[in-house]
Amino acid sequence: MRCLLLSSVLISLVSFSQTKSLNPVPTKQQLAWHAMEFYLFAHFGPNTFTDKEWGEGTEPEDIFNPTNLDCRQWCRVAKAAGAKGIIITAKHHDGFCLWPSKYSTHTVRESKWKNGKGDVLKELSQACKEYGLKFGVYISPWDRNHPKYGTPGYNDVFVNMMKEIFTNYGPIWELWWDGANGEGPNGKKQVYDWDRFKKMVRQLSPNTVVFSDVGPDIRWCGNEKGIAGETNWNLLDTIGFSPGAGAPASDTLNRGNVNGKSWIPAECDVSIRPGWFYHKEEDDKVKTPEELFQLYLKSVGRGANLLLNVPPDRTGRINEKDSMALVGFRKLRDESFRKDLVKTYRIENMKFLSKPRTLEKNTVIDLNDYQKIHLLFEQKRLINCIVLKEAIQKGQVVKEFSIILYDQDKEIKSVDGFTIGRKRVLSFKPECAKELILEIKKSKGMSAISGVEAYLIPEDLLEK
Ligand code: FUL
Repeated sequence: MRCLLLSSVLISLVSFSQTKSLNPVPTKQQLAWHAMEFYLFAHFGPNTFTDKEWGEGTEPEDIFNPTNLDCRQWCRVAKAAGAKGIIITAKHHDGFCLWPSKYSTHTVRESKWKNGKGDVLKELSQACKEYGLKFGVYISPWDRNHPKYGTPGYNDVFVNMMKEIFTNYGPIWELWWDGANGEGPNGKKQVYDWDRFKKMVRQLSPNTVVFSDVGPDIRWCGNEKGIAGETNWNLLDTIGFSPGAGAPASDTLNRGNVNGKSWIPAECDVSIRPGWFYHKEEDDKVKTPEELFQLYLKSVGRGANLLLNVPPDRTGRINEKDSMALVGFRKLRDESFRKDLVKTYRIENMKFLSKPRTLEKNTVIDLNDYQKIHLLFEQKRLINCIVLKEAIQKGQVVKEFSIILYDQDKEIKSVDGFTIGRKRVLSFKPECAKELILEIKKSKGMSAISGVEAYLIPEDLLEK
C-alpha cells in the first residue's frame, strides 16, 4: 500500500514537471525583445529615388544619392517618439546594398553618393549607439540583381553578406528576414537554406533575435496593417512550415497556437504612410497621432510589439510630417497612461479576503482559477481603460478572464477577454467604479499576474 502511494506521488510529481515543461517560456533575448515594445522601421534605398515599392534590380547605382543623409536625425525622431530602436532595410528585393558589400557590385560603393565612400549601415549603427537605441537589420533574401540568385552559390553570398553585417556593424539586436521569394535576373527562384542561415546567425551572434514569418525568435503577425489577434498566443508550431509561401495561414500567425511548442511572439509591422518607401505624393497621407494610437492598442495592447515604418526621404532625413505625427503619438501615450488609479489589492480565496496590500510596479500575484484579485481605488473613479499583464517569464497561461467593475458591491459592468500575455489594454465607455475584480476563468495552470492598472483616457482614443 505504502509502495503504491509512493509511486502514485512519484507519478504525479513526474507528470507535474512534464506538464510544466510543456508550456514554453521565452529565452532571455526574447524577454528583452518583449520589453522593447515599440520601435521604428526605415525603408530606404533606390526605391526612395525612383518612387517604386519593389525595384527591378536594374536601377543604376547612381540613382541612390541622398543629399543630406542624417542618421542622427532619425535617432532624434525615434527618441522623441519613445521608440526604442531602428531596423533598416540593408538590402531590399532590388539587391542594392546600403553598405559596401564585397559580395555584390550593386552597392553604395558603385554610386556617386559621397564618391562611393558612403556607408548607411555604418552611419546608422553609430548613431544608434550614440543615442542609446537598438540597431536592427532587415535583409531580403530575394535579390533581383545578384547574378548568382537562383543557384546554390547564392546561399553562400547571402550568408557572407550577413557575416559582414554582424562583423562590421554589430551588435545587431534584431535580424529581419523577409520571406519573399520571386525570380532573379536569370528567371529562377532561389531555394533558400533557412537552416544554414539560422545556424550561422546563432554561431556568430547568439544574442540577435531573428524575425521571419515563423521565427525562430519572432513571428510575423500575419498582416501588414500592424494588428495582432485579440486572442494572441506567444506560442507557435513550426514543424513543417517555413518563411514565405510555406508559412502557416495568416490567421494562425495572427493568433498563435494555444498549445504551440515554441515561444515565438508576434511583431506587428505597418507603415506610417501608405507605402513602405518615401513618396512625396504621400506627404498628406501620414497617419495621425490618433490613428497611431489605435495601432498601439491593437498591437502592443494585445501583447505584441509594434514595428512602425517611417521612411526617410530623398534628402536622407525623416520628413517633418512624420516626425510631428510621431511626437503627437508619444504625447497621447504619455497622457493616457500617466496616472494609474489602482492603489491596493486583496486576494479573495474561497470567499475569504486577504488584507489590502499596495500594488507595486514589480508585484507578481500568483493566482489559481478559484481565486480573485480585488483592486481598490482611493475613491470612486471614472475609468475607461484597464491594462493587464502576465509575468511572461513564467510562460503564457491565461486562457480566459473577466474583470468586473463594482460600486459599493453593485456590479456595474464586466469586461471579458481571452489571452493577456505581456500587456493587454482593454478600453470601454467610461464607468464610475470603486473597485475591480479580476477573475481568471480558464488557464493552463497557476497564473502569474504582474500588473492590473486602470486609467481614464481621452474618449476619442477608445479602441474602435
Ligand atoms: C514585404 C516586402 O515585400 C515589402 O516591400 C516590405 O519590405 C515589407 C515590410 O515586407 O514582404
